Amino acid sequence: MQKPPSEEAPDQLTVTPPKKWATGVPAVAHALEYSLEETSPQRAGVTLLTMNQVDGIDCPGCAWADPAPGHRHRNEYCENGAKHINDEATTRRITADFFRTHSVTDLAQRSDQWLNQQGRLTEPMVKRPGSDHYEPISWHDALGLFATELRGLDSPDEAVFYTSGRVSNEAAFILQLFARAFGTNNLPDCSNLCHESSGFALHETLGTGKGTVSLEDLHHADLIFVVGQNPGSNHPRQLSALEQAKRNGARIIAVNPLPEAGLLRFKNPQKPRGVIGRGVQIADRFLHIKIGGDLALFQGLNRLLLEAEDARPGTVLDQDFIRSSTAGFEEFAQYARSVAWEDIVSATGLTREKIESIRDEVLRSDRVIVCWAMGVTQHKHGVPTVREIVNFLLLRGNVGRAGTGACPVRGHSNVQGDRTMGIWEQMPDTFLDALKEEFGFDPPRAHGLDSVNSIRAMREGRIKVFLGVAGNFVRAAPDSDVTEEAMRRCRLTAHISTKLNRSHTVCGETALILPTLGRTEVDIQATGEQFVTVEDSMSEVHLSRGRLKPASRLLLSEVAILCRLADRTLQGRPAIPWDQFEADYGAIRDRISRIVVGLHDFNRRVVRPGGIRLPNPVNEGAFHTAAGKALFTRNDWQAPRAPEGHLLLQTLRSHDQWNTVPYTTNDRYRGIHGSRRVVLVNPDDITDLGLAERQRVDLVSVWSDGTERRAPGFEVVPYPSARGCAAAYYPETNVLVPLDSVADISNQPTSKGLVVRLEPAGTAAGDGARP
Ligand SMILES: Nc1nc2c(c(=O)[nH]1)N[C@H]1C(S)=C(S)[C@@H](COP(=O)(O)OP(=O)(O)OC[C@H]3O[C@@H](n4cnc5c(=O)[nH]c(N)nc54)[C@H](O)[C@@H]3O)O[C@H]1N2
Ligand SMILES: Nc1nc2c(c(=O)[nH]1)N[C@H]1C(S)=C(S)[C@@H](COP(=O)(O)OP(=O)(O)OC[C@H]3O[C@@H](n4cnc5c(=O)[nH]c(N)nc54)[C@H](O)[C@@H]3O)O[C@H]1N2
Ligand code: SF4
Ligand SMILES: [Mo]
Repeated sequence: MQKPPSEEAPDQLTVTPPKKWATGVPAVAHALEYSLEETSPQRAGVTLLTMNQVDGIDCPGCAWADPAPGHRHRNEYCENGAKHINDEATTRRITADFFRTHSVTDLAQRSDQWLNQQGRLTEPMVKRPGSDHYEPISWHDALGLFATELRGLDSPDEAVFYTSGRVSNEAAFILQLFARAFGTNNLPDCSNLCHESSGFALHETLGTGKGTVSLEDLHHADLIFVVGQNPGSNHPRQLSALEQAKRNGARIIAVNPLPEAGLLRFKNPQKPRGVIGRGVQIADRFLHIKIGGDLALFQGLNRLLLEAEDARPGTVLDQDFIRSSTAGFEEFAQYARSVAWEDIVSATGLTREKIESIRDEVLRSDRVIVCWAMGVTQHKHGVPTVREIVNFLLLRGNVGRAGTGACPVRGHSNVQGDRTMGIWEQMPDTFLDALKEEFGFDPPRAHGLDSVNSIRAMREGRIKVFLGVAGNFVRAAPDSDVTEEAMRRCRLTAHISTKLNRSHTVCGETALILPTLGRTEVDIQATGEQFVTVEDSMSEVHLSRGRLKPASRLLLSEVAILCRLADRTLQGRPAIPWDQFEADYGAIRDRISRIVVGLHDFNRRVVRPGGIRLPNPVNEGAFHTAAGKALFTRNDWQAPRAPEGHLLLQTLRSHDQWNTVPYTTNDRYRGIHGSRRVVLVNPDDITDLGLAERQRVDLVSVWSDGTERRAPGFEVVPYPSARGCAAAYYPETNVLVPLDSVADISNQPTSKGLVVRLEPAGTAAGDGARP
């Protein structure tokens, strides 16, 4: 067993020039090095060679899709997938002794990285009222205590059940079934913090919350936009798909305030030419856009396309498609024509000529795809930005045809599947009706609480019980101090987790740690070995089968924990066979197959190589919108603006972290080593603000209600970020995001585009870096 570090290493920043290419030999070497630090060569071998293979372990990293069976490489994973899987397969263990040594107060002082490095959780623990230590508790007592708290609530709506997209379809289905049978729709999830803006915009305009693109489509597009995403670190195998598209003749336009390494050049580690050569240039065009400028960019492009059609009628727009399949064109067009160029130029930081040259690329392309992620959704105007992207696609009929479409690139490996399974506080009546029909109880109809509203309700004392499944809510959520205070007001906080994180240290009066099997581990239940299923970003549903010996004999699977909790809480009302579900996940899938459209005959079809592709109505020419047609929308906007002396800040991921969990303090592609408390700023802004390279500053965000929030002790690093735009890592900067700073319509926190000031450190009272 590897020993975890007992003390934290002090930060020691070194900076090297940002890399101009991503993923090659150093990437693979780095993955192995990290894997072997965490686990044994045998375990690393098992995880890596079965990862993303038919009947193997689905990568617990991002939601990127696997190539079709027969087209998979023997090593069908990326550097970061290898890190994520071996972070779970680690041989380090946390035992009861650990919690005897470390009080909750002590653990709350530790960094996210240190907590994660302590290893896998191995037995259920409880922190009782008034105590500062977790102590062991049996499963029977832990679940009994939990059920008693739930049964004692005045209303089921005093509980919330948070999940991340790490959980399987089966566990997600059981969780939402339990919550609804208990009587609440309070099912906040990480999607509320992630692609919620995409979901709302796509639902409204295309009648589906999901992307419309398959890997095949990407391979055969003529033009692909990659907007507001950093695939080199966050969806590395997307680069293989983009490389393939380029070999088939596609051109790629990257839109980003940062020249991310993976967007520039890619060396494919799975191909000899990738390892040795210079790699493939990914982006043919790079638009160095200002933070929050994407709506203006697409509106500008749309205006140019409308004008091109005026000049050469019948040659630019897909008039037949617009006439037969869309609504709202006139109002959209009228508005788009009226947008002033000076506003577009000032919001994007791009010249009109540059945007015109992109229009020409579009005019040369018959099949266009737009991919996007957090750089688009995590803004106040995230929903209208996605709607404007849809306008752009609709104008030339770039949806529903091969090689075209909308591609929101999802984060967590099963975040899309969880939604399909009913994890959403606003599931439509059709789904709730099907639940009623299948299980014979009346699910609550009133919408539940999403993530931001859960925090508001906890802060007001309206929530007494919080359950977190497979996430780290207090670090993922905005306004860290407010969120932590809100959590501490709960009577019971409980987490079903594989590894220790800060959410376990921010306790309600009573707190439970319910340790669980990870996806890498063999899952044996009463009827034998089980597998689970997941859905990727391209709506492919496939199975995942664990291979490793569980980290401890005391672990239960997520399904088992949730089924037992449901059974103990509901006591037969309504009558749901939780014990059968725990014994045989196939019995859960049978129920799912009768509720979820497209998953009929689930058990039989999902074991076929490659699994099931869920149908997307858009690709069958159907738009399930209110109008029964695809909808053009009019999107008014105001460019986010930083007043004099301020910058727009985005909070983002380094190359070496999984969401709230940093693996190391390095961000190799960006040339940052040894510290995460850095703020990346354009050198001209550093000069204009009267700051110096490597100066220590506090980041101070200013919010419209006059309040300010401070993240102390960051080093200023000159970086080729767009003018006026800075970047710093999440979750250290979540403290800066006001709880009320949310996207219009989707209520998603604005993790990008915060207005901040950089104050020389030590000028405010009460300074001191916090983990
Ligand atoms: N290794 C690793 N992989 C991951 C994750 C991880 O933490 N680590 N997390 C997973 C999850 S849950 C998610 S949601 C995805 C996230 O994947 P990404 O969306 O790539 O994640 P971020 O690090 O937030 O990066 C946002 C990107 O958008 C750019 N950007 C910021 N603001 C703007 C803007 O206003 N306009 C434009 N055009 N660009 C902008 C940033 O410069 C950056 O390149 O990754 C998934 N994959
Ligand atoms: N400022 C800012 N905030 C953000 C973002 C941002 O870009 N900027 N991004 C947002 C986004 S896109 C997302 S998705 C959220 C992510 O937020 P979350 O999904 O809540 O956070 P994670 O860091 O993925 O959760 C990590 C924990 O999951 C648990 N875990 C891992 N694997 C398993 C498993 O198999 N089973 C169980 N039961 N537990 C497991 C481990 O205990 C681990 O500590 O953060 C959001 N917050
Ligand atoms: S691209 Fe995503 S799903 Fe694929 S191996 Fe890498 S982290 Fe895993
Ligand atoms: Mo995400």
